[in-house]
Amino acid sequence: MSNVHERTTCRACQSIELVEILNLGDQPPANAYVDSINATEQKYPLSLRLCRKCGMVQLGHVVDPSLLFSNYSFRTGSSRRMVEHFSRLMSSLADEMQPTQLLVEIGANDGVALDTVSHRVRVLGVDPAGIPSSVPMVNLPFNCTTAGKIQFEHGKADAIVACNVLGHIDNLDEFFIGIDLLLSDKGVLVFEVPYLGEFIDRCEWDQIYHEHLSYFSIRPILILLERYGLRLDRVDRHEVHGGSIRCRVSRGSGHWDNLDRWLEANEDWRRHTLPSTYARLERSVRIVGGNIRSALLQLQEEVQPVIGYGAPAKATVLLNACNIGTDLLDKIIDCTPQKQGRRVPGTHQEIVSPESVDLSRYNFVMIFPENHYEEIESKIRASGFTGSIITSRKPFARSLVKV
Ligand code: DWN
Repeated sequence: MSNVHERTTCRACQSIELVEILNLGDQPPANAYVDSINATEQKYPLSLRLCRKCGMVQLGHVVDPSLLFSNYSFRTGSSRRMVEHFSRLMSSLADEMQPTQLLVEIGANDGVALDTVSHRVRVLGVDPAGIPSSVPMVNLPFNCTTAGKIQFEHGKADAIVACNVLGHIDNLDEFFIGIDLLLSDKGVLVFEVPYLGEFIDRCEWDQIYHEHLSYFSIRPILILLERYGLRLDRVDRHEVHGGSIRCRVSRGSGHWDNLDRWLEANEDWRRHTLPSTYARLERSVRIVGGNIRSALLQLQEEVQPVIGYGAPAKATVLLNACNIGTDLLDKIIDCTPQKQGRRVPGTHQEIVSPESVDLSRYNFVMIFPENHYEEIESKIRASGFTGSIITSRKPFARSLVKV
């Protein structure tokens, strides 16, 4: 199989009415960290497209998932706040379940969230990344075959969780057929995805990378659920990963009685389906890129050393799209052991552990994952750092002088 292929039909409604709304050029996979500053890497197109029929926003090219998710560096456990967020979800589901019932998490990553309820219900994680975990894991991609294997070995699932997973799956039909196979008759599926409404409002173009094939709003979700006899029982918005929606689903037809009111208050479908809506994204790439370059150049001229903090997938996209190389920023701190000692794909900033850096040598710290700003800022201040903390989105947020 070639490493990448172009998709010409909508992943939700199968329409061919796809129009390009943003092109970030050819980039390396966002989590494909390298070991040498001179590494040469495979790059693939990042073309974002809009389905004019249902409003689903999606990538035009699909990179072989075995390339993206083998030797996968991201760990859910890298953020205490995210572990707490997903643990609350698991606990609320366990409250509804009997001890003998089965809770399956698709995309379980390191299993940290499942582990918090493993003493209360039967748990099983599914994730092709093969990350070591303290909970039982099926290290395979979720599809009909995997669903059948799980059902044969463990029985039907009474609750299935899939957080930040649906956006990573090319064949959503295969996913939902697998859900239909595995979910018990009265079972519940809860999935959480970054929300297109926030993506548009906050110009979150750094969330565009090869792992993120789809960018969801409710209407395309309803099309998929209806095709598989599933009912949207409720939608909640959550302030994680740049603004997400959590959907609770069960077998049946129709949807939550208040959904029309929710859509009226939260989802301007006409706006989502207008290509002109997305023109802001292109402007934002230019503005954010210009701001970061200017700020880093000014810091260099003023001989004010700066170091990055947090090397998320988003940072890879941003640094590559804005052409920020090691000449402007050479190091980024990250708490993930699997990323330390390696370099950012494409731009090759060295990733170092927090313990290896004396922050007092720096006047500025630039935080990349704004979604973790508070958690990271508190660690930086706890280290005794008295300089300025800025973010990649607001590089001029503080005066460019040591406080
Ligand atoms: O969809 C996805 C989301 C759920 O996670 C995956 N495709 C990939 C990943 O996206 P990301 O890399 O943008 O996720 P984060 O959670 O924004 O990444 C944060 C990065 O910052 C991690 O590399 C860990 C690091 N970090 C740190 O060094 N110190 C994070 C915190 C909270 C810290 O205190």
